[in-house]
Amino acid sequence: PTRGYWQRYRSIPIVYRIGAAFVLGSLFGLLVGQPATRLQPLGDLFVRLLSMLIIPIVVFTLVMGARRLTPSNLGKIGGQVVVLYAITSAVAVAIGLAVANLINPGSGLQLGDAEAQTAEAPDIVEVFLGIVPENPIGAMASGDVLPTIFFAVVFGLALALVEQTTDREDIRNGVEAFYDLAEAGAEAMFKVVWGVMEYGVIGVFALMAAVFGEAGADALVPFALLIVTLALAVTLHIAVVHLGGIVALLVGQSPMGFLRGARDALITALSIRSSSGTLPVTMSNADENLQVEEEVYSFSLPLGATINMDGTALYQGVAAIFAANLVGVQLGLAEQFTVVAVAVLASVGAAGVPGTGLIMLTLVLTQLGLPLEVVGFVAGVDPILDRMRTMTNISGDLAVTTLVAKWNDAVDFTGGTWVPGGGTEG
Ligand code: DAS
Repeated sequence: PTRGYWQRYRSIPIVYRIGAAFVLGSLFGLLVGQPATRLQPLGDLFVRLLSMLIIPIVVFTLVMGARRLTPSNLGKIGGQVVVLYAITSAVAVAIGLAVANLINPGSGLQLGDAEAQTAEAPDIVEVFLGIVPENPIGAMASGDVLPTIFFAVVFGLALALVEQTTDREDIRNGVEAFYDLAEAGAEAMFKVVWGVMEYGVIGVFALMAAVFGEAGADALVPFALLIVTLALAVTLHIAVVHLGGIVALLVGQSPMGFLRGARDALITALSIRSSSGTLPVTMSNADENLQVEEEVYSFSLPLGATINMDGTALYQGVAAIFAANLVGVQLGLAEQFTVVAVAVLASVGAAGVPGTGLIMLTLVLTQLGLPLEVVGFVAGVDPILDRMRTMTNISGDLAVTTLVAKWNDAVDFTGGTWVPGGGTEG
């Protein structure tokens, strides 16, 4: 009988089990309060397990993706990815500004005496130089995704070149063996992803219990309007830009099919609020559910986790209006334009880890001449806001990935729509 229960439990798609853990964990935290924060290590374990998979999956899938890539192909795919990432982020900030202008969160609130945090603006030259690793193993060892992508792509393309140009049979075989090894490695890592997701049910319960045990519901009340504004704006962005514009209009597929395919990644992002940490799940959803070929997603998704942050950029728009309302000033059109520019550029250099959007806000506020204390003021609710941002970031990465895959004939729409194949079935 125990076996029967276990099988029944396992037959529920993982996204629902994690969803239930999310809700129950939150309630548990609210009921129990401070002591619930002791569950934090169980949540951290989930995040660590996912982090463990990032570099191996990125390297394996990139090397195997190179099997079907030529440099000109890669240039084309890369160009499309980067341009779409930039456009969608800029639209996101505009939507954030528009919704916040309508709802006006922050008017009537008093700025507390919170401490300011500051961040240095990322140096654009350093960001670009940082793409090339001084030492590829060092980059992998410290989990730097951009230089790892760079080296793995160069290595993969060089393998392809060797295979085409050599007249030695044994070397050709060696190259094929490399590709096979990478493919087997990637498959193995995706298996581990699903094992980790099984643990995620406990991990997410613990993470949510700890957040709400710490904050409590009362702490959220003054920020209710800010939370609502962000929720509305990200919903609008996902619905109109990702689902309506990209998936339905440009890719010509069903938004529901997309959501079903992407749901594990979306709920993981919501739970752990880190694009990088979610990356193994995002890649597995792209591979197994959305049927994208690895030559596109192996490149676009790790890149997106680092440089494409629709939700984070959108939040800058919302938070700028919030900050302006707090101190009772009006942001003119030119200032709102500044927000768009700063948010899009800053999100390129920022890492997809928890709280990035909060640090980025210091840049935006500095640029607008608004008090940095606002950052300290909203820091308490950032664990809530960050979830919505991160989920939107992941949705954007996956939407753009499917579009570029379609443009490059690298996606398989079996039966006219996506067939969810991953998760518990896998
Ligand atoms: N949590 C972030 C992410 O990983 C970014 C943010 O703080 O908005 O996508």
